[in-house]
Amino acid sequence: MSFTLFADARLALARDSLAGLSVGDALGSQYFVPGRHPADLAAGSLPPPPWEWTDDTEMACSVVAELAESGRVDRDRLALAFADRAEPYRGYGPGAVTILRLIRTGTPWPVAAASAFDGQGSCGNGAAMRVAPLGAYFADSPTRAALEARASAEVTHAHPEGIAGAVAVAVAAATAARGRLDGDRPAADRLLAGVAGAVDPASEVHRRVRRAAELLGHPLPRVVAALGNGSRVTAQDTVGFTLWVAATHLHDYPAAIRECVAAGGDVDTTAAIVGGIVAAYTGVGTPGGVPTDWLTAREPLPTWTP
Ligand code: F2R
Ligand code: MG
Repeated sequence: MSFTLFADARLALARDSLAGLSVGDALGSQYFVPGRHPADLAAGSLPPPPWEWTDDTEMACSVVAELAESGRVDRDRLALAFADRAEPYRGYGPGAVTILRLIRTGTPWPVAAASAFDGQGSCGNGAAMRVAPLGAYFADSPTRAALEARASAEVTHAHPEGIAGAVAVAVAAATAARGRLDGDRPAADRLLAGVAGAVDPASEVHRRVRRAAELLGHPLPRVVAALGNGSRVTAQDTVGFTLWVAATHLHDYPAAIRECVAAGGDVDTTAAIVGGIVAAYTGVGTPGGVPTDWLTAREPLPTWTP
């Protein structure tokens, strides 16, 4: 069924996704603090607030600000926004630190992004970690979500796997948000098939999304062994796993985040990606949605966030 999605409704979907992303990021990063144990979260015990967010959230806020401003991704403006707003203590990846410094000091983003990792470009999970709200914004068009996700990725991630990771997450979030609007949860296998259909078929990200579909219903350790858990900090090692978690727990935000924490690896980023997709479906403060006490425990978002 086709329908018109007005700008304020798009932004509301993107904001809910951003809430899920930022809470996942902030709670996930708590498990890098000495003395914090995933088993405590599994048993229902939350770490004491405030939960500080990291680079995942800072960059996602810039993506949402760009959409609120112009309804699309202008790559030149987004690159400058990422560079100008990056706070050095937020845990940026080493490639991102260099690229953003180059952009800040006047290097055009295509040159900066292409120079990373000896000219290969970055295949880090950083383009995927910030893009779920963009997918939610384009709930009416997975094709447009994929196109704009590519644009949002290219300013820092020139490697095809980095771009494929962003496209995959955006299409998953668009599908989740569309399911919310339709009042109809997308089936896990169909969600993953739709994502696989949108992603470069030559990529490792594509192979792992397809593998994620084969692993639906399997136990977490088996899934992590096959798909990774982000411990290599690359899109290849992160995105297939996060889509398996999101597809499995699309109706239950707390369960999805607990699964990311239990899996270990790059927990702030796996929980940010999963949180952004799942909250696009569940919303905030709803049954199965982002719990309001979790949202309150998260450090407030930057004041410039729309
Ligand atoms: N920096 C981190 N995590 C480390 C700290 C974890 C924890 N908080 C702790 O205290 O222990 N997280 C942030 O980095 C990830 C996003 O990365 P992004 O923006 O993609 O950056 P980068 O540096 O470009 O890529 C990340 C790593 O991927 C590998 N890589 C990338 N391109 C590569 C290539 N062409 N060849 C080989 N390897 C490549 C490198 O290892 C990069 O360092 C998020 O987790 C964010 O939260
Ligand atoms: Mg992070």
